[in-house]
Amino acid sequence: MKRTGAQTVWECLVREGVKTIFGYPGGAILPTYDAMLDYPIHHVLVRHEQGATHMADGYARASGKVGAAIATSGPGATNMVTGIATAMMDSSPIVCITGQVGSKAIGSDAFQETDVTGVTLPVTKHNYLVTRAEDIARTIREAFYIAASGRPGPVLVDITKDAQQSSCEFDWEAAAPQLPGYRPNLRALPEEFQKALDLINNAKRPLILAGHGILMSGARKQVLEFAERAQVPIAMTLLGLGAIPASHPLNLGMMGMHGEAWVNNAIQQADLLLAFGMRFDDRVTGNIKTYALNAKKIHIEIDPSEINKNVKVDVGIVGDLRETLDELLPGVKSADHSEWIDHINEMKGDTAVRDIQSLPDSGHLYAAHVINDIWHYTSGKAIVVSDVGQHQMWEAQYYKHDDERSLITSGGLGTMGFALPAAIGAKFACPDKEVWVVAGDGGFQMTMAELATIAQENLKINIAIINNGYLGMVRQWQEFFYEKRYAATPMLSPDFVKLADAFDIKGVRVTKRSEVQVAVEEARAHPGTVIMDFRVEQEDSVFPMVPAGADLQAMIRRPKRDVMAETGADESEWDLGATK
Ligand SMILES: Cc1ncc(C[n+]2csc(CCOP(=O)(O)OP(=O)(O)O)c2C)c(N)n1
Repeated sequence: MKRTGAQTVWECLVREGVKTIFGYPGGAILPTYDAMLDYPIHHVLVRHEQGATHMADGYARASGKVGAAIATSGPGATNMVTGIATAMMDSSPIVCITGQVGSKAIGSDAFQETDVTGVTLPVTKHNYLVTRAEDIARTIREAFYIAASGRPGPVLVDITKDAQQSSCEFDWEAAAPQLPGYRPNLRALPEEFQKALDLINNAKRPLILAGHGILMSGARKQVLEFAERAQVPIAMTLLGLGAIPASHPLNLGMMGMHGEAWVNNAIQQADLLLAFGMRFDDRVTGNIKTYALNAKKIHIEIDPSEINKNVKVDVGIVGDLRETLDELLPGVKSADHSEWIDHINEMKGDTAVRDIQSLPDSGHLYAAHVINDIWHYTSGKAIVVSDVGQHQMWEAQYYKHDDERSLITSGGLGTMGFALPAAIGAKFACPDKEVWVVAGDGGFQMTMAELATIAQENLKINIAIINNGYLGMVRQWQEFFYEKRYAATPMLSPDFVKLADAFDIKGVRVTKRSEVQVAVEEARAHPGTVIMDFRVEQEDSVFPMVPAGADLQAMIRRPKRDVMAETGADESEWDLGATK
């Protein structure tokens, strides 16, 4: 049957299972918007195209399905770039459709013309410029296949206006993807398996480094079976949080720059690291030259280019983590590593006394209190979408994620402004789940226009702004490494409660620790979206901290008392560069 290119776009999206698309119209995509009205796909009108991409990304991360976004040419398409790069860095499968000027006008600097395939080339898994209606169906099918298969990622399809307007036969079957050069499911060599098993079965101090790949391949069961049988403790990357229940006895917690001290120390002392679906990001390794020198390393990863990229490994196994573990598991022997596990537990040592929550209530409200209460009163069952900065790290430390896909955050690119729109996407993916945003006052202001989208779509999202009056994480670096010269980090914010009111959303302000519980419970009980403005300590810092590029064990620890409650030489207790 004949279809216009514009109709073909929707025919394909419907067949690909798209129920919701996030976008913003304009001239070059108008034929496709016009055709949209005849198809059963819910279009969410965003307030900025960056928001559309983060929403598609949040949708993908919460659901495990491909997220979809649509925008016009030129500024519409370039506004998408940050969201596309965010999805790329975190391997999130999204398909972005953009309108392009007419094919004859390409290259003429026509109105709203941008070479968006050129612009997005380094930040997409793949991208296409389509100039003929005949190519639309095949291209969209390929785009969905590429986005979701192998190591997932964003794919952009740029379609000229004339391709949208002209007609051709629509044949779904004939448009099936044929990509002979694309081999997303490589398999490991059997010798590698044997080498890996020898290392695993002989290790004395093994450690699993659990990454995002566990979530993406659905390998929780296999990883737990492995860990329990061989008694291997598990350290988590930021994006791996939730892949293994936080409450599991072998789960040690987060590694890296703001990871737990005992986790980083354990990595440095391990004799075998099992990197499962993670990529040795510099935030995880610290100084690569001194990283885990005592350990043999096995890396299981779907993307061959990740193996030996940052850290040289002894065994590299390319493949889907779940399938690979299924093959590996029969050879993994039961083991007892209780001495090693006891040793790690001992290393927890004085951590509790340094925890801000164990310090006496000095009347100060700390972000840790807020996050801990959100965790407690949601019974750890919410999807939390965090932004980027100090609050993101406190969220990772204090919200104990037991469930898969319950933490959505921009790990690789570290995109401020991600949380609010990504939470909207997550809410569409999981309408029955409680969705929380945890954002800083700075990042929230980057995309707060999406509050209008929330209001227009009548969504229920709980928004916790951790308001410290600063671009907190940058202020922390200035405090530690730039002699407290707070260049451009004090930040004026609007009155967030009044802002909420402008969108007909409930707003509350919290300044005391005793008010947190009430606010969290009220927000949960309220049927609509609530913005909570938590006025927390302005100059609190995230501890521990491995300074950028420092050895992983060289952590700055929190002093054993409340720095805000006292004056004087607090910093002398910071153990700068301490190696314990
Ligand atoms: C788009 C973007 N611009 C700049 C940065 C650099 N950056 C990282 S954290 C941070 C401060 C975040 O401040 P805020 O949102 O208030 O959160 P807080 O750290 O105070 O919790 C900045 C500016 C970034 N990550 N993303």
